[in-house]
Amino acid sequence: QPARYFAAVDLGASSGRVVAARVDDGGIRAAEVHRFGNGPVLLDGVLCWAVERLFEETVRGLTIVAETAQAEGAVFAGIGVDSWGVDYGLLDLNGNLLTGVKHHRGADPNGPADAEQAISAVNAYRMSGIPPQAINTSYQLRSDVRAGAVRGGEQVLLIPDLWVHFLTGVAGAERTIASTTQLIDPRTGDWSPQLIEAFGLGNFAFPPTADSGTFAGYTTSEITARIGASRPVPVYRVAGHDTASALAFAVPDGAELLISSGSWSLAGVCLSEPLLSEDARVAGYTNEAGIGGSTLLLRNLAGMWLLTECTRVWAERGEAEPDVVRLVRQASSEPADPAPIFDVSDPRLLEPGDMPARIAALCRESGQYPPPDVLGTVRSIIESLAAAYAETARVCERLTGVPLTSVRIVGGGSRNDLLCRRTAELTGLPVTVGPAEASALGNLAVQLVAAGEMTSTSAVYDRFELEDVAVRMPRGRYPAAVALSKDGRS
Ligand code: LFR
Repeated sequence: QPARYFAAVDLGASSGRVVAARVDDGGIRAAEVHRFGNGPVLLDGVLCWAVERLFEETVRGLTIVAETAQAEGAVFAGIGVDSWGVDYGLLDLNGNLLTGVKHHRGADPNGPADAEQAISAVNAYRMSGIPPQAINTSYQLRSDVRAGAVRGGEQVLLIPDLWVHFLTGVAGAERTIASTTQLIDPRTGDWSPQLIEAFGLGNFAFPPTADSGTFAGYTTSEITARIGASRPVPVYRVAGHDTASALAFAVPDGAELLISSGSWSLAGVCLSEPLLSEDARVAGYTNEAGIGGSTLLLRNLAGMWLLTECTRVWAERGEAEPDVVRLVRQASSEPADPAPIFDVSDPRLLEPGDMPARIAALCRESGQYPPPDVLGTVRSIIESLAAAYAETARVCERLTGVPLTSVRIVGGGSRNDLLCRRTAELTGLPVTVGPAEASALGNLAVQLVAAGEMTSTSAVYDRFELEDVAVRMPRGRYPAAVALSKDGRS
């Protein structure tokens, strides 16, 4: 049997990549074949995604996979796409994409307050399991309606589903990504007509839902030709939400604190059922869909975005090199003066802008001295993220009644040594770190199971660990902390 190649297209908010896995009798080997930058762009004064360019980059990456497969006499056996949540493209009645795919960092902060009349946050949570965050698709679509941007009948496709549509011509709504809209009933995993009605979105068309790990369609003849594949390539719906892909290994027992640490930090637990209690709502936890019908009970916290945005501002002003990794390393070797802690989920940190000044203001507001300089700010960010993770651990235990036994940090933030160490110290739990490219790996894992190559996603993780790709995906362990006071601060 010839070797098989699978391609994971993993679109992150600050970079995208195509990772290829080669499967043969000798096992599985994966490598990143293409990486490209991503970020918000301004279109007519609106914060958007550069969709055309991102798709071009995707095609470039798939072309490399097709070429490699061809050269080795292997089969190009699958493509899967995952991305950040909540954002969407609108297709008109002819199936054409309306221009201006909005970026959630430009979402109207008053969206939830404006919708309160139409549907209270309490009811919306009971029905969706999702708290009222301005970035939710529900509020973004409402503002499209208000702006008169819709004529009626436009089809809503979240980013991974939009990509699958570009690749195959087939429209669908994969359940993990659909759950980020706040329009899905978490008990059924299907669109909720009541929520769609209540949010005033009855004029949109929502495509049929589909489970992750299902076949979506073959690449169209146009795409097959563009990527230079010798025949149409099967496209699978993976866990379309990058967070669900990153946590595709999770066991739904609520006993491990899961942290997907990228531009955003998603921290919480994997459960077998949604948890729609009033307590969970007040604490601001989302019930997003994980793979296999599991629930990811997560808190949406700021993440590495705070560091990248500060670094951008410092570099612009000539105050620091535009090198986040170096800044973190320098900050880690500083003598550990207590750094001020601010609330990383403060909505004022959402938009691009003068992040160092905003952080200083948040510290002052809570009666602390702001960080004195660049490295102090870096420490303050990391300390505040670790403190937020530790707080999340305590809240999860309270909400679920299940004691946590460990922490796992995946995603880019798992490379941040100081963050991982401080998380271990502040939670008092052993922390397992990595993989850093967790979303791409989860994407591949779901495809390999769907294609019958492997029997479970966790088996895929175990196999990958043995391979050379582990070099790119560092793993490590941080022991639980010693001597913690009750409030988690040492
Ligand atoms: C992480 C993520 C989060 C989502 C945020 C915005 O990349 O997907 O889960 O809340 O991006 O879409």
